Amino acid sequence: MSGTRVFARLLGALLLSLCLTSLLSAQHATDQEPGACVCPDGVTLAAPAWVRLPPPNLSVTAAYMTLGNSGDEDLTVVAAESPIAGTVELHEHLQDAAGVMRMRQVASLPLPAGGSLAMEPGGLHLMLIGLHQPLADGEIVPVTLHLGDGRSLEVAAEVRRARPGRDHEVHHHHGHQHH
Ligand SMILES: [Cu+2]
Repeated sequence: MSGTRVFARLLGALLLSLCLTSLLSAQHATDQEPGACVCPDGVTLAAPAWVRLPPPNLSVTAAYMTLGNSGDEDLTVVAAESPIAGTVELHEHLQDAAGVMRMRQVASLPLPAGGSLAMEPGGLHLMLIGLHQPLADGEIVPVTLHLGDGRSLEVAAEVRRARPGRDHEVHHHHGHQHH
């Protein structure tokens, strides 16, 4: 083996170990307990994030959480993503003229200074569309939210059924063939 090739191999091994080190040292919300958040300054997870366990064969579900903003600046959530879904949309619920609750995609969700942003059944939520594989009750999935100011946060969301008595099942009409 020539000196150049040995050097190339050593360099490759060095780069690989650097990559692995940075991967291992990166903070991931899913390394922590459910409800954990890798949140930027001033942003808190005021109520744990959770993902509704979808019925079998349905590849769409919703994620909920409440964020707090202890800073002086109004913030917005402008996008979200999760490795478990092809697309994550920001949704709101609206009552149409016939009194039927419908979901609609919105461009951003407000997180006012000193206030909070509640994402909960029947209200604002994240829509996880195109689930890559079935979810299991109790599974922890990472969800990343991007803020309008360029910062982002990663939360550990627990997959669970709607809480009996607290989260009434919301049967909504939806463009992604709910029910
Ligand atoms: Cu929705």
